[in-house]
Amino acid sequence: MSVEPRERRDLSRPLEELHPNERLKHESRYLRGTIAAGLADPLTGGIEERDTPLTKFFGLYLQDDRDLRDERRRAKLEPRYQFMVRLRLPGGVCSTQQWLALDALSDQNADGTLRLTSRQTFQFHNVLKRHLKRHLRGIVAAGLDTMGACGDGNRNVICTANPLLSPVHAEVNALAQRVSAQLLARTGAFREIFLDEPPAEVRGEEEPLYGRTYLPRKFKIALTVPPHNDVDVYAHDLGFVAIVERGRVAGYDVLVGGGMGMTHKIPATFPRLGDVVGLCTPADVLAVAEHTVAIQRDYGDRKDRAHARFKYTIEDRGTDWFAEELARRLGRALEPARPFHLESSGDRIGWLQGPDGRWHYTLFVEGGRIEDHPRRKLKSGLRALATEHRGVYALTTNQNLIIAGVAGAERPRIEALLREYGIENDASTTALRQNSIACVALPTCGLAMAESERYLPGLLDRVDAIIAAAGLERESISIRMSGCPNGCSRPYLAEIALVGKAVGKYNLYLGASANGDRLNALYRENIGEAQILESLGVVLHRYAKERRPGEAFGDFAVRAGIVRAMPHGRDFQRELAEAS
Ligand code: SRM
Ligand code: SF4
Repeated sequence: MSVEPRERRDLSRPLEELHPNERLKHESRYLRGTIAAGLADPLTGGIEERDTPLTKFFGLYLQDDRDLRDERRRAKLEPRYQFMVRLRLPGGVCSTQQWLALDALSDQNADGTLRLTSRQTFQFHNVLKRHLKRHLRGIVAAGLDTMGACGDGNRNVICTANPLLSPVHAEVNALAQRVSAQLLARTGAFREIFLDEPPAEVRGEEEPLYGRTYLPRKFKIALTVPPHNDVDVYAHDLGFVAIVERGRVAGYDVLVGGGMGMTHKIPATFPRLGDVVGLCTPADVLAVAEHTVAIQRDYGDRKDRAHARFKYTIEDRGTDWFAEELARRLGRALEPARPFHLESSGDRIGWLQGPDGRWHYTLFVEGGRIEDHPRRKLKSGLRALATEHRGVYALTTNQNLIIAGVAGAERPRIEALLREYGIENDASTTALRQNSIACVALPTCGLAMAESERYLPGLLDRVDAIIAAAGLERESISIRMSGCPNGCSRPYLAEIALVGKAVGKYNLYLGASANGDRLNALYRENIGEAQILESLGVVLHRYAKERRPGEAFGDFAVRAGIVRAMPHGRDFQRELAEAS
């Protein structure tokens, strides 16, 4: 495939008129910067500030333990610097050997836990600078990598979980992996800095797709197999919905311009659902992905990072403009989109049998955190299982894990191990809790305004009491918490969402659809736990009494007038700004 040469619109303006990160990338020699010198500096646990946007391209985030900030400041110590390391794992599948390798690395170099993310991959937290190289080498030795997991490029490409479920799932998963490979940065910086490889001779442009300034901002792609919308396909810069006819993928509907992040009370920022712009053939998916990335490379806003996501390019220029630009680069227009039907964005917890007779067990992992608790030895149990299980582990975008491809004869042994380690799904867990997502937030996330992963389980204990009193234990209502409005748990697509405003304070949103095709709307602003429980008590009891047969909670909240249907995130942000 030949992608149109860079139009270099970003460089048609003087660098000093652009966001400082553009100069930084431009002058970084394809992301090398001074990272190597920073890693070698024994006097600090950190690296130079100017290098931190560069290491993100390699899945590495310099963080500090926020629980220790004040104490260390008082003791006149530098922050407790540590790295978060995120893997690229397109389609979310790892072999059991790879799981064992990551499990061991988390003990050797990180905080002893593995974190399953809302984009179907792993994060390690608390990796000290002195352990960083050996940690990354361990990841590479396991046949995995961290390229593009963060930074201004294409991120982990996600797709409907579990390629072993059916031939269609396998095909879509394989495509997700090819899209990811196609859009990888080509710089040799990672291999030189972290693997100590000598610089390779480069002929021509080192980054044929991205050029020296990469993308204006992160770019996210998802593929989904209806009727499941576990990936939240409307939340992505670029989405592909498989159109399955007579058991095979006939094509993909293409969605552009979705995204979640916003800033409280800044109406120019808003969550946005992707727009369906047409249908492409399976053979065209790679080209559509690459050209779309190139369009954003050329037209995305490089002055204002708060306006630099592709959703704003689409919002400002329109989908007709995009369709024409894509057709020009692709050499043909997309075909008219075909209808599709999405049912749910949650995971199917528990055992499921595929058409080939194999079994798949979706294990609910609260907050995506793999660690041992006194009675629930999740990390040890999954380690033991990995030594015996002959299939794979498949990560879901709801932070859960599928023990995938279990032969009928193997199932009793898997069940025995799940019981032995106390990690089988608990029948008493409410469907609401099983349909929850919490972002990481404190203490590692530098942007968190409030708790999320550490707080949601306890809050849900109290919400579960309301759920039980209302008789809603088996209603799979989605609830998501984010520690700030950036929306890493995709909260604006949850039937109930809590978005952090300050320590102990959240905005409560209600009314998204259960299948992820409608945003929610603000219901209560800046409230603490008592008001959260009071508000949820009222609306959940009303739902239990007044709902129509089969009506989902989010739909009820809109029909009953508890919140207004919010067709566009821009509108709810504007309304809020006008109201305040
Ligand atoms: Fe996210 C930034 C964690 C999925 C929107 N996200 C961050 C950082 C790196 C904080 C930072 O920039 O300093 C967080 C690291 C916390 C930590 O300590 O680990 C972080 N994001 C996460 C994860 C781990 C949440 C989780 O608990 O699972 C998810 C990792 C995904 C992955 O594996 O790649 C994660 N982040 C998302 C999603 C959901 C998705 O992609 O499907 C979103 C909303 C979708 C979107 O991008 O629009 C999301 N994260 C953001 C944003 C807001 C972007 C924006 O357009 O405004 C930021 C902040 C930023 O980019 O400036 C952010
Ligand atoms: Fe951090 Fe905010 Fe993302 Fe939560 S939503 S992980 S607090 S950036």
